[in-house]
Amino acid sequence: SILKQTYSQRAENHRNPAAKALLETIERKRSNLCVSVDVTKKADFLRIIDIVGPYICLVKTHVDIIEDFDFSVIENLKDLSVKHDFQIFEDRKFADIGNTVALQYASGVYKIASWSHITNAHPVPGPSVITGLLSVGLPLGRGLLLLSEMSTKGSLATGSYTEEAVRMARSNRDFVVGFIAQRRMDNIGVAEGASDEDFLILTPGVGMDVKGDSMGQQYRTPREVVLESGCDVIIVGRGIYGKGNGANPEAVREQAERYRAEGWKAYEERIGS
Ligand code: 5FU
Repeated sequence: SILKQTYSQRAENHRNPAAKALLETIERKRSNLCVSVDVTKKADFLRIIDIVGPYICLVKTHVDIIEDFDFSVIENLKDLSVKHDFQIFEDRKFADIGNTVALQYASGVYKIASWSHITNAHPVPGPSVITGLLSVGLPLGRGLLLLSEMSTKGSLATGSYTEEAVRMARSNRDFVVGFIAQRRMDNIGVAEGASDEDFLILTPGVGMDVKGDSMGQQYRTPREVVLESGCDVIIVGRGIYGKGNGANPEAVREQAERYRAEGWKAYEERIGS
């Protein structure tokens, strides 16, 4: 079962270059931690990434919240990704018709496809959202995650919506490499244990000190996410950079290493090493 395989064994299962590179990075750095850097000033954004860089496999961005954005942010981010050996995931959550998402992915101010190894989309438009994005991303070796579940209280992404998302992914395995979800998706719609599919499961809503925020976010621990629910990558935002936009570098570094260690321990326990 996928649950017992190592990240490097699983790198062999993936032909998509972005999925393969992510799995190899996880193994090399012994980190299944993705940090979500949701701050609004480019200096804070780059400073936090430089601090957490050694402890992560992936940086998750929302570039459209950076107030003083210019393309130097991207150049600096790419330099940091080489310096610290991590991949980049723009959490864009595309959700429009194929033609529009292709334009949003390739063009505009951000030109996401030119620098983000992985991005994601809501399945709500149906398979055409994948067709649109893959027309841009596949030739560049990019990968896509579908949001089949969300971490928020009252999420509508459940039941048959989640199942349809898995079907959409199965029909596009060269580009859709996995899901944003709260548990494994490989067994949905297949007999227990019958699936040898390998989808990457990246999971937000991870925190060790609080249960949620005042706007519907819900947190689970790395152990619940990786060991009990079988997810592959933990996504942590405020749990690491805290409130003051990461003003205290030593505190940020400490939290990054704490989440890295917890995520890795849960993985080792899962594979039984
Ligand atoms: F798809 C999702 C989801 O279901 N929950 C999320 O929290 C995405 N997210 C993102 O993960 C959200 O947009 C934030 O960027 C991040 C979580 O940040 P936090 O500070 O750890 O709550």
